Amino acid sequence: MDKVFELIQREQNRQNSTIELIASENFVSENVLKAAGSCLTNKYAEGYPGRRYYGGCEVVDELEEYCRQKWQQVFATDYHVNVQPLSGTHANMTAYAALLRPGDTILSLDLQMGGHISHGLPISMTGRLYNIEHYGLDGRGYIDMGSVEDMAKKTQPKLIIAGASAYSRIIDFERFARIAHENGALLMADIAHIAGLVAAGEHPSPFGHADIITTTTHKTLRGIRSALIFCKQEYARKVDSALFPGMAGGPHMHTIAAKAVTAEEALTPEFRAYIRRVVENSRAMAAEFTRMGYEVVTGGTDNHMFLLDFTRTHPTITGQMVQQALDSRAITLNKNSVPGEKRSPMQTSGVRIGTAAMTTKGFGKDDFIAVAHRIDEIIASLPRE
Ligand code: DSN
Repeated sequence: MDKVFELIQREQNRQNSTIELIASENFVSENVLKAAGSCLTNKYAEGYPGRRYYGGCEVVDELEEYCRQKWQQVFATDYHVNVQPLSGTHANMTAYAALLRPGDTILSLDLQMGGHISHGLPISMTGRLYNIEHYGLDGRGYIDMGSVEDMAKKTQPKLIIAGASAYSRIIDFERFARIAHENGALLMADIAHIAGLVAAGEHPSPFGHADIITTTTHKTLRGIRSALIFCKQEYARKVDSALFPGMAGGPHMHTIAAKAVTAEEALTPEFRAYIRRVVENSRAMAAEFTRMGYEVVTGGTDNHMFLLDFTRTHPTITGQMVQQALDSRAITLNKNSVPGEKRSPMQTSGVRIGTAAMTTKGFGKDDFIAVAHRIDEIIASLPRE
């Protein structure tokens, strides 16, 4: 036991002493931690409120129902919500299982262009179970809606996914939905990265457009590491049964408690102000990199993240070199493929930078601009091939 708690302390020290720029990370509140570390981990509750396979579920029934209602409030929606998914990939696989049959076609953004593993990477189960087609980016790095339309016509997918892990611009959910529905497909919005922005009104909402919406709760939503699935009411039964018993046994009630706390926090004016600062900080930092001569993919950002592309400005430098050099100077980010990437995913020609975590720690625009300069100094000190 000592060993485990020593490691936890070391990780806490690491988190306290580094500048965290990984776009998918954040720091949760004490209340989120308290709920996640509560006695609810002891409880089995297979099924749904009022329809469980175990006794003693009266408290967790009330909790799960409360959690569901709070998330509907966060997104001001009457969509059905399932709060039992364990992670983003679990939520996505459940969504596919609810709406598709193996072999059906999914149209999504390629991982190398900013998509996600669970959007059909060939080595993921999602790529093995379904026929995956991709739309692309235009020359500036924006999602090419013309290519979405052409590929939808050409491949007649059952499902189109609008969503990304490394994309810094507004996603036009309304147009995605029009293209999907005109071509007989359903639209899934995966808002894992931008959910906090959607909740705070800083990004157009997919509610009312997408048929099914998945999100994680730990990125810009700043909550427990977990996920949610929303869907139009007509798909509620399919989604619920795809999750349990289709893809899971007992829900993690301690995590559901922490998700309810996350929702309560996301409903506060403080959270909306926080998200506004996240976006302002991201814009300011991206602009500073541009000013220093770096290439920011798409030339800027509308959300909490942006990509630096070294291909033209620093051709001998890889994302891996930058990640490692920064790591040893207590700045944490991740290497990332860039549009038109020529290097392997282990090397890459770019890095992804996010502002959600350090904004939680109180960083403002000037702090992020200072960090941009520090990163530039470190990159300048890297050996050239
Ligand atoms: N969601 C991914 C990320 O953006 O870091 C991890 O799967």
